[in-house]
Amino acid sequence: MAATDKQSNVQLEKEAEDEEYENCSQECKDLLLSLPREKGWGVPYIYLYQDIWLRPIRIQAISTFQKQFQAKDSDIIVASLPKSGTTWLKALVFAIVNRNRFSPSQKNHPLLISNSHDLVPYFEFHLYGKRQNPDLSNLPEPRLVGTHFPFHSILDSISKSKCKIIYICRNPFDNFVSLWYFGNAIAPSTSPRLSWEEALERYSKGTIEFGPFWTNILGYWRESIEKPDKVLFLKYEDLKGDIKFHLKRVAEFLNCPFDSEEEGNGVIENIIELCSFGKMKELEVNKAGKILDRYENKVFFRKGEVGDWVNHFSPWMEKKLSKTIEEKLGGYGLSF
Ligand code: PAP
Repeated sequence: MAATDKQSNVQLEKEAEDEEYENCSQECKDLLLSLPREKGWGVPYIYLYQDIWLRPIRIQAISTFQKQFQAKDSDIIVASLPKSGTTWLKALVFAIVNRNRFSPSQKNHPLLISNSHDLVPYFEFHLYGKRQNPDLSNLPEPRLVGTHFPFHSILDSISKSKCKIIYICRNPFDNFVSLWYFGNAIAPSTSPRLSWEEALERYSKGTIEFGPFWTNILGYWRESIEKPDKVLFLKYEDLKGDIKFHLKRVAEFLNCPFDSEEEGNGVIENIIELCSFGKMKELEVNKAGKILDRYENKVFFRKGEVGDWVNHFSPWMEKKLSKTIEEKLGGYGLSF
């Protein structure tokens, strides 16, 4: 690389870093100085805070969230590691919970005009993603919210309530592929594209946002075993395999099972269709809209398939990730 290119890259990195820090309080900036850090993706650095890797503005978000958020008994939290099927699960949960207000077959259903992330906001982006305190009073009840925060970091805020959590987990191979496409799609144009090799190094080391992936998955997995009424642990692949069966499980878990009349009227099938990958991807809002004026909705819909990883992994990559999965997730009764 020529010296001038190098200089301008350094300058751009510095600007990106300044912008990231500008959105943090002084307390957060002081905290960052004491935390271990690693290279970020689309952001200069991510930091290890409470055993999670986060970029500075998310550390600000988690601190504010932990100080302020207290769950209500009726809250429903959709949790996940990024790129595990959250967009889909949020849509399904919204459609199930609101089916008496909005018939899944009605022409102006909210899911036909809004992206599911706008209907089920994330704690760390929509609600606590800015420095000012969020106004949660206009969230309709039951409040449906999403998060990529691991279980241990939301525990204090939810422990006194009877709120319910639904976690969606995805095979790390496909999760990684989805993350690679997404990470490179949303990274600023000034930031260099991350190679498959470098991305896999970081993924296997755990230094990805909201990771390590095993910490995120295992926290919810353990809780779902200990308290199955509190946490429902779903797998993307299982939903793909038998969506009807799992929709019924979700509705039962949320204490709003489908009755025989609804089953007879095709309500479940209508929800499945409304939230299907093909339907959601082709909606105008998801082709042209943006989330938080920032992320294009279309980047949340790529292939929506199980097993796409075989088209991207070399034998070396497969060996490396298999080893990490075995080391970190083996012995917990979780299989993919
Ligand atoms: P997020 O964490 O940024 O919200 P998330 O929705 O969890 O992303 O993951 C996106 C993945 O779910 C994409 O997978 P892919 O890259 O392998 O294609 C996306 O295509 C997939 N996806 C989005 N909507 C649906 C859907 N309705 N049905 C099935 N898969 C979906």
